[in-house]
Amino acid sequence: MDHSKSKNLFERAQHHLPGGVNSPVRAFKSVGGTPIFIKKAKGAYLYDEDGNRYIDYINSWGPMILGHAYEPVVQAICERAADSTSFGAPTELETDMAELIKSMVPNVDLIRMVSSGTEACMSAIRLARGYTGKNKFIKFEGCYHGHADSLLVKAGSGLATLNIQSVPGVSAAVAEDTLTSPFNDLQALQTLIVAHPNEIAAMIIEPVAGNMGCILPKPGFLEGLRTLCDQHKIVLIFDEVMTGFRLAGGGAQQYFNIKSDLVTYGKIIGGGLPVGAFSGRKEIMQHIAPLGNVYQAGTLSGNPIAMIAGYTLLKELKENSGIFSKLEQTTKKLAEGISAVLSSKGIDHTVNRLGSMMSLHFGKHEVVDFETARQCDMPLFNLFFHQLLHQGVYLPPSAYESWFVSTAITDEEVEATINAVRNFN
Ligand code: HOZ
Repeated sequence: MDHSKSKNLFERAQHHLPGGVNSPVRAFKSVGGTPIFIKKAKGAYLYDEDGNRYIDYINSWGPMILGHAYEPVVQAICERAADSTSFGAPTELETDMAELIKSMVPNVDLIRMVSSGTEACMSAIRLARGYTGKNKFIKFEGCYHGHADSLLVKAGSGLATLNIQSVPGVSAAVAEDTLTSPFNDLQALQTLIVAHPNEIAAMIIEPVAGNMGCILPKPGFLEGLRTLCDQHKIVLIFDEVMTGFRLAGGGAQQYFNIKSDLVTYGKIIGGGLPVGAFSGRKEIMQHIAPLGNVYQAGTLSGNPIAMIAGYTLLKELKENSGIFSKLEQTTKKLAEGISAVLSSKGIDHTVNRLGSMMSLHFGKHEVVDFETARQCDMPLFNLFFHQLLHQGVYLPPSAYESWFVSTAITDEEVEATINAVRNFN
């Protein structure tokens, strides 16, 4: 497979962009080699600048649930853009969008639109602090909630990929208010909470972690979080940037039948455009300005192009709930197929999967948290990544990221992917 144009473009990009990219994971730094430069995508496939085609298991890190360049979304964006791209003033569409989200998601009275998942999580933490009058919050090791200062502590995603343990620029004073606990360990969490009486405002978690690979909550873990938060008056925040509108119409809250106090969303609610949101019960959300004094703002918040793209996608998901079981079936077939081939080759591995999120880890042990994810055979993953890439299968360029399946991926693409794994050596 020829990648010469990508190589030239990467060379040129490095003169102008730090590391040649605008977000670290896509630089291929841990898997090695040159990142491929994408020209376009349609349905299940990405096309690079050299004319190569790849089955896409990143799907823009989640939002392309119905595949790339989904016709109704593209059309809605084009039509709306003709009426201008930003106003910095209210539009009817923002209320339509909020009504649609509320009709799908449990436990939400009010929603604030923002422009990214980072903003959503950062603002939700601020709101929880303003609401409770407490300063500290708990995050789980290996979870990633965007790049706000206080959230970059023991974070997954690019920080794990690049092995960045502490981030220069995040002051000790800020990091001090971030407490961390291992994912899937209720005992450790309880000990941490008890050690900080009346100090903890919030607990934020990816209900299915997607930034240290895909890590499933053990039975009872999320229920335990809810109980501890109720007992200690802690605001429970579900970061549903990945799971929202992907596991189910109502996200992880619906899938696990657990109510969080606040929910954050990201790119999915913009159909791939830059959007985020945080939402919850009125009792908490009414503290946001202009209703309350917890300040948060943005000119591009509720941007009309992002709103119409997200609205069109979410409406489709609401009206066709069979989409979620279809996604699940496809991903199950993929996960089982890959696992069977690797087992037949005697390669120790674990495939974690829930709904249409999955990840592959090399090693003998189960992968249930950040520590066990870190113990996996990364050089083997890197080899696997490149061998699949060269056969036209585009996986996340890091074992610390989840794979995302779209409805555009059919049995044909699943079979082609499993075939590529058969050739792995
Ligand atoms: N942090 C993103 C995945 N969890 C990667 C974003 C990107 O590099 O585009």
